[in-house]
Order: sequence, then C-alpha cells, then structure tokens
Amino acid sequence: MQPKKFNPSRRAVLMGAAASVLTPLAAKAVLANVGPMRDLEARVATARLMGATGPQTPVWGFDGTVPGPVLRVRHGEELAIRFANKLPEGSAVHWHGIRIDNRMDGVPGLTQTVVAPGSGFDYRYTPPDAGTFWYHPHERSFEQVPRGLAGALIVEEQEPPQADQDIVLLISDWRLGTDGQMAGGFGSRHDQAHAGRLGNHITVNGEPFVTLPVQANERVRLRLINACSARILRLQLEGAQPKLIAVDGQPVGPTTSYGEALMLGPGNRFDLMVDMVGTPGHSFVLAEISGERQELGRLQFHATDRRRAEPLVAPIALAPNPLLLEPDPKGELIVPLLMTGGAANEMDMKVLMGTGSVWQFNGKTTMDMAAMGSGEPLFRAPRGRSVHVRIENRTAWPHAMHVHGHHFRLLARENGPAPQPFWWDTLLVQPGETSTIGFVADNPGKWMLHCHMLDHQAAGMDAWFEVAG
Ligand SMILES: [Cu+2]
Repeated sequence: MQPKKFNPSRRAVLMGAAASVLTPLAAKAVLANVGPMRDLEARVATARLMGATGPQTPVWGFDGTVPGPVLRVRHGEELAIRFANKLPEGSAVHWHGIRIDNRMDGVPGLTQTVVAPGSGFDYRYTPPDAGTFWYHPHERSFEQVPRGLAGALIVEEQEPPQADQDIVLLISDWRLGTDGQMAGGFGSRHDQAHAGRLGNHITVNGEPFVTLPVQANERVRLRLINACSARILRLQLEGAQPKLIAVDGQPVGPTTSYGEALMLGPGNRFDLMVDMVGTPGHSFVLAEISGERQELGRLQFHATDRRRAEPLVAPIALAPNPLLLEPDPKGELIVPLLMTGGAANEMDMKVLMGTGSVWQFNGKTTMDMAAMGSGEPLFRAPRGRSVHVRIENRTAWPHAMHVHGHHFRLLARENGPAPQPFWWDTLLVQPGETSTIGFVADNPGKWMLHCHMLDHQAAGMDAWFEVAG
C-alpha cells in the first residue's frame, strides 16, 4: 500500500484511533484490513409512493431514495460506511440485528453522540453473522423512519444455497393524504397510546405494487423486511409453498410450520426459499392480510420460457452462523419486565388527557428512563451470564420487543402459542402474554431493549442494559 495516497479510509482509521498513537507496525496492521468507505447520506428527497404516475411525496431517504440503497457485504468482510447527515435535525444509523461492536450500534445518548446536521460519522465493523438485516436511524425514529429512512443490509453467506434470484422486499407503511403529501402529527399522543403510527399506504421497495419476473422452475430467495413504524404484517404468497430458511438473520429449518401467514412485527425479517412450481404464464401473489386483504406484489412467470425442466432438488438449508451460545435453561439472572399503560385500560383518561406517562416498564415512566446512559439500566450482567427477561404484557396492545447486540431464544410463553426454536432479535408479545426470552450476555457495552413500535418506544417503552467487559 502506498502511504502517500492518503485516502478517506485511512483518515477514518486515524479518526477511529482517536488520541492513541499508532506505532508504525500497528498502523500497518490496521491499514492492511481497510477497504474503501461507502458514502451514505441521509437527506430530504421526493418519491412517487403511489406509483410512477402518482404525486411526488416529500420524504427523507438514505441517498435520497426510499428505501435506502441495499447494502451488501460478504460474510467475513468489513462494512465501512461514511454516514453524512443532511437532514434538518440530528440523526445516526443503527444496524438492526447485527451483533455489533457497541461503539457502532448507532444509538445517540448511549453508544455515540448524535450526528448533527451537516456532520457525519464513520461506521466500520465486520458483521459476525450472515443474513438479512436492516438499517435505520435511532434518533427520533418515530419520525425519521416513517419519513422514509430505512434500508436493507444483506450479509451474504460464503456459500449460499443455490438460488436463481435473491430478492429483497422491504415493506414500509406510510400515512399519506389523497394528494400524496405526508401527514404530520409524528409522535402524537393518540398514536403513542394506541397501536402507534399506522399508515394508510403500504409499499414494497417504495412502490405500491411490485412485479417480479420469474421463470417456471426457478428457485427464488425472498428476503422480507418489516420496516413499518408500527404495523404487524401478515403476509401470504398465495399458491406457493415458501420454505422459511431464516428468521431475523439467523438460519432456521427449512420449515413451513409458520401457520397460515407469515407474521412479522416491526423490525422482523424472514428469508424464504420459493420454487416456482407452475406453468409459464402463471403467477404467485404476495398479499398482506392483517386488515383488508391487500395485494403488494406478484411473482410473474415468463409467458413461455422455463428455467429448467424440473425444479431444483439441491438443499436449501443455510449454514449455521458462528456460535450463538445457548442460554442456561434455568437462567442465572432473571429480569422481570412488566409492561403497563397505553389506552384502553385504567390509564386511559390520564393518558389521553396528557397528564400521565403513556407506557411503563416495571412501573417506571419515560422520565425515569430518560437520559439513557446516565439513568439506571434495566439490569447489569457480567459478560457470559445467561439472562432471562420475563416480558409480561399487561396492556391492550401487542409490542415488538427488540434487544440490541444479541439474539435471543423464546424460552417460554404463557397464554400464547408454543415457542418455535428460532433465534430472534425482535419478538412480538401479544396482549396478555408473558414471554420469557433468554440469551447469553456476551457482547460488552450498553444496549437498548425497547418496543419497535416506534411511538411506543418514544413514550416510555425504552430501556437499556449493560454487559460488563
Ligand atoms: Cu409497543
């Protein structure tokens, strides 16, 4: 490497090294591992969310697009992102589901300072797991995400199972007027106390309906990402028999035992493998059935051509990711997390009149949880300790509980269906359910544990924990 070529990546390394003085040997060792930085800019833009002939909607987008660019990196390779904030307010980038170095987790107030308008931050890490992840701001996310700031992060397996196409489907939910303008009222008391900011317009990859050309007997990998602020998606690929091969980035099955529909809470990802079994001209429809059935897209078979005479028979199971430590079934540290509040219970009147806190974790309000890193954590754990968090939902609303920096097992569920043997980073907990999640606290630092209904998060469903180094 030519030392005279003082490229941005070298500057980033030196910035990352902060005040420490690198010896020539150490500097060389670090530089040998440095690739070019990829720029990622959050900025104001417009998008035609209602289709190519529809109105322009003002949005906020990474690189000015909704969703943001699909970031792809090969497993084992470093991701180096030079984030620039061109928004009118502070921001940062969180890498959802990555068991990341704490300094790169992108949570202002906890892991970094907020990135002011006009400034930037270099994110540089090697994702430990292959799989489907996503990125979004963790600053005023109840507004920044529904304005459009979200994108897919794909960590490709070293040896992926054979597929003819690998398609990312990032699903977003917008609240638009008939003129296509975005409704205001972000963080309204009503949304906070109910289901969150549900939209009235769903898009797949920023479009109201996607048509995906395929051929008969192709094998297609679909990566579904729920990037909605609050909407729980129930998805069906009608006529097909998709096999679920990964949940929240971690390999599963393959299995078809997910019930009549694929249910994704905000933040969840499902990877599917689908064989295009049918004749040329056929199609499979992707529909969302949580409310009135809505068609989101179509896998449209080529009118005449087949990819091959018969569907593939090659195995589709994903290779396991590096070691995820199984939590001790008895649990070494038991953490109760009682969720109360919201509308439609005894808090109703207080909440809607704006005189009480909207949600509580263990009876604590937003005020108690405020100041994040300087306030009290939900728990502290020595590194390597098995932690069980017993999440009791005594509210009238479902919550999508997200743990940063770790994946967890659902160990037990009371008043709900039996747990599946998956690793999650975000878990739906329905009203009345009690879900005990377990993980080994093996990633040092301060981590968030919060509801991914972003208005709920902003109104009290926000906690953190610390894993000692
Ligand atoms: Cu919630």
